[in-house]
Amino acid sequence: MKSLVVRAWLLAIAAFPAICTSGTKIGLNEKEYFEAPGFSFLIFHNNYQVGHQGGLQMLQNGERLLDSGDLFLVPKTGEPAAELRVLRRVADRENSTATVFGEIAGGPGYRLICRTDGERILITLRLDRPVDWSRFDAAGFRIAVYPGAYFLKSFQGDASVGIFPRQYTGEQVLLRSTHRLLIDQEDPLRSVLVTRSDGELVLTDERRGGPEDWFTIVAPLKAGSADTEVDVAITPSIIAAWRRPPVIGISQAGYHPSQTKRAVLELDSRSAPGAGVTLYRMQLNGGRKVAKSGKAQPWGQFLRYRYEIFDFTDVREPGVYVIECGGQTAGPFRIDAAIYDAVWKPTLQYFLPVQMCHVAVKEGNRTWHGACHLDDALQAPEGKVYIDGYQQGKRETRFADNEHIPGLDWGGWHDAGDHDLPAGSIAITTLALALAQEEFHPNLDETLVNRARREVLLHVPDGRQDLIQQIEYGVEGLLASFRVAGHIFPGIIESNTQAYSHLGDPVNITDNRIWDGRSQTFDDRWAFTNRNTGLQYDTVQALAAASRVLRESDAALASECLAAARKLYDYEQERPPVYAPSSYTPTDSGFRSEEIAASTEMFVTTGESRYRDRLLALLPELHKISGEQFSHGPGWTLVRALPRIPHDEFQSTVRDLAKKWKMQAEKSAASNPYGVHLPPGITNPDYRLETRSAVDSGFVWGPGWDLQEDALHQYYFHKHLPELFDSEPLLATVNFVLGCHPGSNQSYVSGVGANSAIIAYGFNRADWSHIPGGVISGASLVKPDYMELKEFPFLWYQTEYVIGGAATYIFDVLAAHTLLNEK
Ligand SMILES: [Ca+2]
Ligand SMILES: [Ca+2]
Ligand SMILES: [Ca+2]
Repeated sequence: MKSLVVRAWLLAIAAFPAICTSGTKIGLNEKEYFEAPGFSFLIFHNNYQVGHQGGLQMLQNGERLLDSGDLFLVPKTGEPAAELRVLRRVADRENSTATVFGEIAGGPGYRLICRTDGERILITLRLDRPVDWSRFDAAGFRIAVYPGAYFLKSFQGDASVGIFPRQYTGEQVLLRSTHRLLIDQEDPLRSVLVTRSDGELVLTDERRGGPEDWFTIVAPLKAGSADTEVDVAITPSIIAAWRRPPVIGISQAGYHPSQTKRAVLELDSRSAPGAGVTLYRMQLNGGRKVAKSGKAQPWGQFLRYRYEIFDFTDVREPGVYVIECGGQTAGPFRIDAAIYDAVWKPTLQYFLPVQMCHVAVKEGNRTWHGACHLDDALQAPEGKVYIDGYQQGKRETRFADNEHIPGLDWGGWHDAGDHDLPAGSIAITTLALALAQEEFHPNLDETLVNRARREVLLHVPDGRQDLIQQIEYGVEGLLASFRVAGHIFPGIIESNTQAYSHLGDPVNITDNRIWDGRSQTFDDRWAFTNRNTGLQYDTVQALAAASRVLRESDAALASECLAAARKLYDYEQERPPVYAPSSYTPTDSGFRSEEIAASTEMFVTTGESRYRDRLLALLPELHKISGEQFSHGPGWTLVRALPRIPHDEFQSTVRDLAKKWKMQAEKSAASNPYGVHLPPGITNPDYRLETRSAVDSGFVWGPGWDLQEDALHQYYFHKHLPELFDSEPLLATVNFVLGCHPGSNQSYVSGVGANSAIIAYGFNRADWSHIPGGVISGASLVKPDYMELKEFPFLWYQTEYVIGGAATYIFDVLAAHTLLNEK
């Protein structure tokens, strides 16, 4: 959020020295991190360094600037990489010392001893034994510098100075200094001084291999020496007067006149209660009128900030509004009964077509990507344990290792910022799209799909409903493996890691010619082909739902969907369940969750008693589950069968579980100021207690997609059990996704809302760009208490798009539109 206050305030303190001291002493707090006003230094509260989120981390004046501070070891050519294991953290608050104990796997131990003198963080890296220089070229202490904050900012050392380059220049070493390294002196909020008395400091640019890497500050051990210790001091820029500007959490799209409207203010914990808020309605004559003004109501503390609510539900007049608080402005946004008319369309007009594999996608003069992966795919070799979660066990198809499997070159979407085709994701996406079609019948024809030319043209109507065409493309992706092998393959992915990490047009990933003697290049993708019972049932559910909505547009495809669903269902009924591990495939829920959902969906689709009988036989499985398992699992499917199965035990089982879930749901909604069902990883205080006493390598993604899926479930709970469930959690989730969430007020939907994620982790991320309508997972938790959404296109746990998140977003927005306009 751009801040008027910060800019004005920066002018006021421009004359300050970068480093202030009075009333700003650093101490070690009860959460076992170092803290001073506006400053936090985390000690392995996170350990996801592959994503630059863990190790020693420094937050300064509202921003995470340094990360992944740890021992580093550069192996000699041919030597294996050293695996570091962090074992525990010991905090000694009396002496303001936190020590992390780690080990080099199969080798000696090491310690990172972090202390403070009140003004600096003093880090000692101590190895139990000298480095084995026969194995390593370099070793020492290293900490990464967040590039997004420092592009074109200064750095200064003893002998030289420079400017952080925007792009990689060919020079990996930016600076060598013997004692001092001062970065970004010109910006007091981001200025940091690093010092070392006993050796060299090196500033490097690690982006030689691609733009996603960071700058680093390195304090190397002298190569070949018997040294075992490195001491580094970090002097942050602590400014007692600094206050984090308020975040005005609103839906960037706006509000329906009749809905609850709450601006959720995220405030510095030291700010005075009762923030003044003014809501303005813009006037055609050029002025603006106060629509509502007053003090916000305290909500309380959540994670690191204090929250207040400004409720303007009573403002109903249609128009364009802006809202102001503490020098911040949010908007413009609309209040209008048609507010949700258009906000789902970019996702169907752009994002889903752009994710389509095996076709060229064009928009006017622009080619989004060429017709890619036309050589799909080879049978993955038996026993292959692979990247991105894919695994091939025993071969279950008639195809030999690396033999081409025909028919896999049509259908399916690239799941995310990578290009694999995971059936699990394709199934849930197809299901959510089919349900959206069935419930809401949106009307949109802006896209042409031409199979013969393998061409998709945006903004060119072809007389066919776009949502139907996307459902068909999902169905084709699922049916492809069924047609050739009789079961569903978990997925297809690039057969080497360089191809997997490709940035740019995916048409260039393979040569698009089958590796069968005609093409000599082994670059075709692998299909991972083991049967997984949960995936089979998930696909049954998706195909059954699709068969209902495709009947009008393509009766033959609809019949094939239903026939395939029946066969897959029977196949699983006749065999013991198998949960072969692979990417995006279910693990055993312990209560036949997918089988229950599939039986219900087949009954809802066909009305045949055999599916109902199987469902009733499975009822005892439901007696042992929690309300959360019910809601996250088959509950929303089961409630749709309530009107059609007047069976006492079925009715009481489902209704009792729904009541259990309602109690948990209410607690969950009350656990945070946004009224949404945030996952326990973020809200559960026990979880946070746990991280206080142990080094935690668990990792939390932004929760947006989980919430969207939950909102789809809540729609059906509300629809079928309105006496228990209202529509507020669904509407709150739509607002959350559109900007009313912690960390920032950016809409998670690219191109939707005045402030949205227009730099994101799509396949065009290297261009710092976005795909309109793509939906990111959003602000993620930097444990223990900091929600963050960085404007950096390479943090997949915050800004990646997935197809499932696109489908549930379309569903949720159409649901909100329908519910609010029914009232
Ligand atoms: Ca993937
Ligand atoms: Ca169309
Ligand atoms: Ca090829």
